[in-house]
Amino acid sequence: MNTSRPIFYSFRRCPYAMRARLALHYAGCEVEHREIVLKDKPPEMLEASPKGTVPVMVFADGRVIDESLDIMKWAAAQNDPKRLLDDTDFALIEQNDRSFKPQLDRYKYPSRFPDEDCNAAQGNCAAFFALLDDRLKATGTLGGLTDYAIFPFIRQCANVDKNWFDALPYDALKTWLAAHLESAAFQAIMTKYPVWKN
Ligand SMILES: N[C@@H](CCC(=O)N[C@@H](CS)C(=O)NCC(=O)O)C(=O)O
Repeated sequence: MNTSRPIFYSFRRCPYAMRARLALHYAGCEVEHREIVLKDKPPEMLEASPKGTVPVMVFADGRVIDESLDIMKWAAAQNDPKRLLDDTDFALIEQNDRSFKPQLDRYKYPSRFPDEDCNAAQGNCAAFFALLDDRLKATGTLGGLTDYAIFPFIRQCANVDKNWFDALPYDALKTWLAAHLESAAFQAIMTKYPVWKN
């Protein structure tokens, strides 16, 4: 084992872990990948980051980065051949994380919100799609690392009900989503790993 590589705790289907893996892949950063299951988090990960979310990076000197956006920024700071960091729209990413993601959760898992009426969630998700579609019409990209940061969440939302998504009038968004799904980068970061055990 090469101990100079940072340890990277990840869960394959987690959109936050996906955005971090996309950035690490883009930057060509080598990590020691440790696949986890959310229901049985390894004590080594919880010791490094007690909040218990993936992704988590642990460096040989003990430093820890346990926010997906910070891992993306770290990766780009190592190597950013297309200068993506400069063009990243952090306000849009914040809108994704703070506004869209809660609506996605309510749309996908309404039973997790028994005290709420989740009927508006699907429409609220579509409103974010409309905004992205508008942005994508001009250039086909959201700019910089923004595509990597947001695409995994749009993928998840589109997959809840493909018929609904396919019937929406957002062609630029659909083209963008399809391109990312078919990209070599996405294939690479969706490699399956056995669950890590010490
Ligand atoms: N703000 C965190 C959010 C990460 C997050 O919520 N990840 C989910 C998986 S998609 C998680 O680990 N949840 C903990 C759990 O389900 O136990 C980040 O950007 O890294």
